[in-house]
Amino acid sequence: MQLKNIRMPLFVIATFLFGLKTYVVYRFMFDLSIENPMQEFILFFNPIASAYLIFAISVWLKPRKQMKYLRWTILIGSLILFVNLIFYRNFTDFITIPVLFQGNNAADLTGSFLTLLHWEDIFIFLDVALVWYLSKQKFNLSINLPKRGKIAATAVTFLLLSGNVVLAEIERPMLFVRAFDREYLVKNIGIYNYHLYDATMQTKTKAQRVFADGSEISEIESYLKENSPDKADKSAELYGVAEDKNVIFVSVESFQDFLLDSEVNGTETTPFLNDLKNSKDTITFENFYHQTAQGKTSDSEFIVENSLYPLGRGAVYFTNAGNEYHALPEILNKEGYETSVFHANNGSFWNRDVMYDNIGYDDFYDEKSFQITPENSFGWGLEDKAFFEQSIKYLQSQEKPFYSKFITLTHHFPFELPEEKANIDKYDSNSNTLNSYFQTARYTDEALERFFQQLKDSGLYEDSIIVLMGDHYGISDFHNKAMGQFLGEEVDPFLQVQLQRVPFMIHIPGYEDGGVKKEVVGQIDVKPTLLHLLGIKADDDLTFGDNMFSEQRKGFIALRDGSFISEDYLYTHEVCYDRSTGEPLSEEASKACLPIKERVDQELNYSDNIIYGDLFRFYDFDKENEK
Ligand code: GP9
Ligand code: MN
Repeated sequence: MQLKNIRMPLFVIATFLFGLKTYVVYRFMFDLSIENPMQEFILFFNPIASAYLIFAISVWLKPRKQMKYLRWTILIGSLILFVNLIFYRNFTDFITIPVLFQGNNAADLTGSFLTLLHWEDIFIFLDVALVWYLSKQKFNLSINLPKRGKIAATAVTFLLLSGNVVLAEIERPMLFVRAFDREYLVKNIGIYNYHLYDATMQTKTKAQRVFADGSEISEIESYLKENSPDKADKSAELYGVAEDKNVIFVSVESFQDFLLDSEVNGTETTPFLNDLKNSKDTITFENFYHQTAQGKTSDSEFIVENSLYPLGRGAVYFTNAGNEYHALPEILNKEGYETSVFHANNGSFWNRDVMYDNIGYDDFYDEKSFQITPENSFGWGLEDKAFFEQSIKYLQSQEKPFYSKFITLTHHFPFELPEEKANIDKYDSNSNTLNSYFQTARYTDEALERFFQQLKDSGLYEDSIIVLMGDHYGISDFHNKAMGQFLGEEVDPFLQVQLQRVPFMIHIPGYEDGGVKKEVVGQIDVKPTLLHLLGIKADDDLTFGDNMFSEQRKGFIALRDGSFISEDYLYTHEVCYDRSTGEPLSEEASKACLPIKERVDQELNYSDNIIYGDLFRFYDFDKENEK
């Protein structure tokens, strides 16, 4: 057949090629879970509907313009798909508008970019090449319809779209209202319509601050007073144990709990942290969950400083850095602490310089404070060992008592380490990421060991408490196959949530009464817990977290996607599991999850409203003191 015999209009060809291509990419290049034939059908249907929506508009254009329009829209559409795929390989998530504007972070990610590129990505551009070729030929593939024909072609768009929305609503009731999970959205309405939805959300949340008034904050205040009553509690264990001591808080990059006590080829991954966990001076919470979302490290910082939830879209550090907060450094400043952050990266990464200033840190030692040479840096920058070593002099210059936060960097995706610096073998699986993960974890473990020694040598150790926390996962569910191989069991949704546990240790020199605690706790609890240990009563504080040592905690940890963990249950992807067995519960028994789920959604919603509405500007945190 000769190409010039083709008489099918180019917009129809483009619709099929682009629609089918998008389906194949969803199905085989992303890792979307397909649970039933209906989902499979929707996944196939929505790209065709979206493609038709984009390309059918061309019937209203003059023939030459039609060709130009089709060429460019298919290219742009394919680029959107491609960029999302790259982003997905790193974060198992889809791009949102706020994430796009975190420009300098994207630039810093270029180091990881090549690792995320696969040769089969060329497939995404094959239809683009063909449509460009066809659109430039002499034979004419444009279509010239009478007005009624144009209207009919457009009507089909609405038919397809409403068909898609109806199917999506049947499959996922209230999909648009409860859009915590972007994967559901993409599966049901497709990536292009998802971006339209995201743009609408962006406009809505921007408007929320303008229309906010003080009325909502009192509702939230009563909810919190009733549901989260246990702040610093004099009668609870360890109240004021760290009074007047320095606090050294270490946020350990990408450190997941499964690393502790793990081995590769018979070698311990984290010998130092294992010993630290067993030390009598350390209290370890082994069921401590990270609660971060798209803002990664910055989300974990935000949760710890404010005991608020991060946002579902974007990083609060970017989207709402100018809000009023009542953050930990501000509270500690008032109590006479000097507060500082140490992190050897560009100070504006995650907009930290702006946010830190707003929430009251006195000093920020960013990369400019460190001697960074080719010998002491690789991957993301200054290696952790040099980072700690060079920090000691600044730490000694702090006025006591001080609160200092350290953020490590070496153990960051893609977990690269020069071979001569590795003291443990790589793991052997189909995931390079997981294989390397153990080497950088071991490196950071050694860096922490040295740091403890340096603190002792400099005389700072005795008068300080040292808190270690993993900031978020390092191994996304994209690597579940390799993870399953390592753990010796398949990673199902239950285990996937369990893997969100990160180390949390409070080391109190001379305490002698430490041990491993089993309570379900999370990053949201860190602020009230630290205040408790320091013996600071912040009565009017509005926090969603609880003091980990109190008897009357609210008893669940909510993750940002609406999953939760309570003492008895674990809930994720609309399934309620028995937490002790990991088995899904019967329909009847699952009802026990419902009241908790309601509170989880309520809290996430309240927290969002506080942030989007900048509601703390209407609240007086010093009420109690003024009485
Ligand atoms: C960057 C470091 C890593 O400064 O905190 O950020 P992450 O990618 O983990 O959010
Ligand atoms: Mn991080």
